[in-house]
Amino acid sequence: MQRRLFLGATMLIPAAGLLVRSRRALAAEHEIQMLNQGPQGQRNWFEPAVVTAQPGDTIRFVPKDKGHNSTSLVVPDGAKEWKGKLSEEISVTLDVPGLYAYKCTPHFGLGMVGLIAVGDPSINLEAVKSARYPGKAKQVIAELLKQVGGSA
Ligand SMILES: [Cu+2]
Repeated sequence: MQRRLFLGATMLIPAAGLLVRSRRALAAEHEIQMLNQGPQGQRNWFEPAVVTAQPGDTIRFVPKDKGHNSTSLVVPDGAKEWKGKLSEEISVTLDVPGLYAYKCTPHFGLGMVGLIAVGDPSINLEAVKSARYPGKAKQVIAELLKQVGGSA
């Protein structure tokens, strides 16, 4: 009886380890560049401005041009906020499904905003839509929302 239990446990441990490893192997990293000019000539831009990711994926914000940052604006309930310094490269791992809106602090009113859809973006789509977007950010976020299937 004791021996059978022991055998059962030793078989379970490697199986659990395999599960953890395969989950980690599937997690992807997405790079978002912080730019003075976007590919369509946009001034002050995150590229790509819309990223589709899976829970557990990591987003790396890369300051290709100086003077920009990435700060979360709206995150799903229970998700961590982030706040990068100017010209700082930061990485965030997004474990909670939903839609993440973020901005560049000095260029928010000039339209430097971005969206990351993690799993199902509809979870908190309304919260992202109803946030306050100054100046040009209002028009940019409306365009980005269309790309994640939520017209503004
Ligand atoms: Cu900026």
